[in-house]
Amino acid sequence: MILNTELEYKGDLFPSKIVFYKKHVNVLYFKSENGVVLQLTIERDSVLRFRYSTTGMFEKDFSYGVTMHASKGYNHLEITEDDNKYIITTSKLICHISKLDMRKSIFNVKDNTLLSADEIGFHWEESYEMGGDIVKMSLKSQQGENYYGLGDKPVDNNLKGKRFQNWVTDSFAYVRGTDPIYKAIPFYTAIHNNLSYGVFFDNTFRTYFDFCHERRNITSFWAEGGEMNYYFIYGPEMTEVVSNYTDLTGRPQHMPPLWALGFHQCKWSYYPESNVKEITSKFRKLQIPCDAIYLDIDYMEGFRCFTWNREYFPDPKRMVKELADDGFKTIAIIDPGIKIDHEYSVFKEGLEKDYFCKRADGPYMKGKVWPGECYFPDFTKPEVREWWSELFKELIEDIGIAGVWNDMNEPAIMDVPGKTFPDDVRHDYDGNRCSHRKAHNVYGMQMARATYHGLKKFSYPKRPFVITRSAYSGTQRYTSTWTGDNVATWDHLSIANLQAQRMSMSGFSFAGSDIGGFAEQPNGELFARWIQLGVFHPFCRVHSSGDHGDQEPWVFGKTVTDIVRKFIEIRYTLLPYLYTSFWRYTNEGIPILKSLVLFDQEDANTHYRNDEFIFGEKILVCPILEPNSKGRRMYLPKGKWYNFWNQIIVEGGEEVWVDADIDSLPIFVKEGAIIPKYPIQQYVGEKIIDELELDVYYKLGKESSEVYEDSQDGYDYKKGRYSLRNFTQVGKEKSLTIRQFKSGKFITNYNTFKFNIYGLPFKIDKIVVDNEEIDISKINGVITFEVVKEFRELYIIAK
Ligand code: MIG
Repeated sequence: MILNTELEYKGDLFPSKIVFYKKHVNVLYFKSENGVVLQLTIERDSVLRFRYSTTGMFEKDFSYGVTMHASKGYNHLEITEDDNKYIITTSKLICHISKLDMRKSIFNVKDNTLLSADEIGFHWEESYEMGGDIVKMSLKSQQGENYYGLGDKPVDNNLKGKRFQNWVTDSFAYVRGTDPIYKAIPFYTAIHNNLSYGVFFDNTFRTYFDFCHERRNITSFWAEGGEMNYYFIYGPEMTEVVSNYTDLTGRPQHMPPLWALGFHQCKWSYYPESNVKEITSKFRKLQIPCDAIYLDIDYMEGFRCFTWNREYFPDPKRMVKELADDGFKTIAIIDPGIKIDHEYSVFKEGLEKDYFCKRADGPYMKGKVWPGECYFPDFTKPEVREWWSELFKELIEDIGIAGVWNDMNEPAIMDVPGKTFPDDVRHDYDGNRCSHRKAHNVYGMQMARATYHGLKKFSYPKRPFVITRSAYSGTQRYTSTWTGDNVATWDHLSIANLQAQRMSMSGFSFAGSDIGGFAEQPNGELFARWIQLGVFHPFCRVHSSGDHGDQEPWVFGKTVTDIVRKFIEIRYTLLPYLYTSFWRYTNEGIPILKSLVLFDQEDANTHYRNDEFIFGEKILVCPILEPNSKGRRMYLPKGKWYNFWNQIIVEGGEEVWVDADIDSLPIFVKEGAIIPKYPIQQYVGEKIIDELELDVYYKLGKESSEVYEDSQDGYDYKKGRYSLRNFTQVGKEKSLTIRQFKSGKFITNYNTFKFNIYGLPFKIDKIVVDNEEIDISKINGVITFEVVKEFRELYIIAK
């Protein structure tokens, strides 16, 4: 019973008039008469940070989300004031702060367009239950404003009209609209008037976002504790907003090993060893490319992490080696729960060193998971993370496991109402002691981080590979992710498409779904359609719970097997293209998947599109989401597009019907694109690449494309040993010129390019490569010819 009614009746509180202002380099402080302090930091010309304190005291400035490598600095900063307001001007933004009530509005410097304005702005409620404040922010929604982002929410791309919360949750068999699920990414982007900005609310408590749901013209966000602490991130392009957000929260610390972009096969569970081998040999026998095989929890001894069930896997090192010889990387699951077992070394050590989480009054946090009753390492403590990372030594260095899969790290607890720790569990939070209310959303992230550091150490000189289920903003620095326990239904195929796009526009591109569905079993048609989508997701893995039948590519009959093979082969031929997109993502933060709104925000038709997306830079994909389809209607963004299957040119800017029977899928290539291709391999590294194919799609006008390559693993590329080719094609009515500019010190194995030229509107008279004519007598029909890889300029001239 709450007796403190005085506090209860206080309701919402607001800053009053500003009575004090002070500037310290790029940090401004505004204090209100009733003691509220707004700390405004000019992080960059396009990034402003707003932080509010209701007590005059700020918490220690600490964030798991923001990386220490975030760019800082600005070109211009000017602060003026008039009777009513303070005016802060950078080279990109103008921010007004009202002297009367601390409300703010932000304008674009270029043309003074209002980007964002406080409605009530900052306000708060004292939390009579927990202490501290419930901190709130409300903004006016601008005319025609739309909203996107927020991580893994299983809903349509456009978030307008909806309300969400962030509290990472184990959500077996979630459905469209289930909220929250596995991830907490409190970052959204908004667009109006062809201008895009983002909001990153860096608060790890349970947070809420309301996009014109409660009130038609108001967007608000709030948290159950902590500070109102958010970043306003300007574009004006949505791509720039996302890229600025990953500049702040980080990008993958390095490229993934190329094999990790191959196809992965998983199931709960493959065991014993003979079953694993049966699966891997079948891939080779049927010639379906595959790079990775997974071991789910049953490989362990009684689900004890870092142990092996010797009955199922008598000699893991030998098995892993044999799999590796056959081109398979072995990936093993590791959960956070450590079995209470005084004979078990990991448990004993954790106990001795005091590494497990405790309840408020001192007892250990005890919870039931797969191993039975467990204790849980406090991954928010640096020393614990260090210990955890060391535990991987044997698994990685000795046994040869190539990647680790972190599951149940929300943390998920069985048979309790909240499905996780109670609120009173204590965490170190890197020296900022707190309860689970604050640490919950980052627990999984810190586990994945510790895992990543272990793998990085023990995989050296190879690159580590980690996959996590739970994540907070910034987790993309350490690991890839999947969308959790989905279901084998057609609606889930559509949800997978939305989630992969949304993760990409939320700064976390390395994501994919359990292809085919985790729970229940797909029929062959659904499986085929899911593979067709899945091969265009940055992370591509079939996974299923296994108790509903098999889910390998060959279990649905020959027709489906052939379709699956064909699409996985397409992925493998496109590996250099995907790898190049990955390189752009890790370097510039450009999302690998681009929802149409992100690809062309100026075209308002894209603001409500869900199905179509751009894979990488130039390939448009639209999954088939219904049974018995012979094709579908889809929107083609403006510009000209080549049908991938027959090279027929279609003009975009409208909805069109596209044929796509069960063995096909609507795929289009942007005109002007140059798409690099490798030969089909059964696994990365199977073949020495002795020629790079370049598919050139003629365009009247100019377009450039990049091809990034390196040694596909290891860190040499960081020392300049990479190969980056920039191709510019200039198409005219009677000629086509392709120029190459190459940088980086990596020397590729191949010596020649094989050009395939599509859509040339004229008959060829001659082809000149660096001033020398090449023999074209053999060219007829498809225009295909070889050119040395060092060429600078290629010139095709009309008759
Ligand atoms: O309670 O390890 O999402 O991918 O196969 C289920 C068994 C635990 C949930 C994961 C799923 C995994 C399964 N895990």
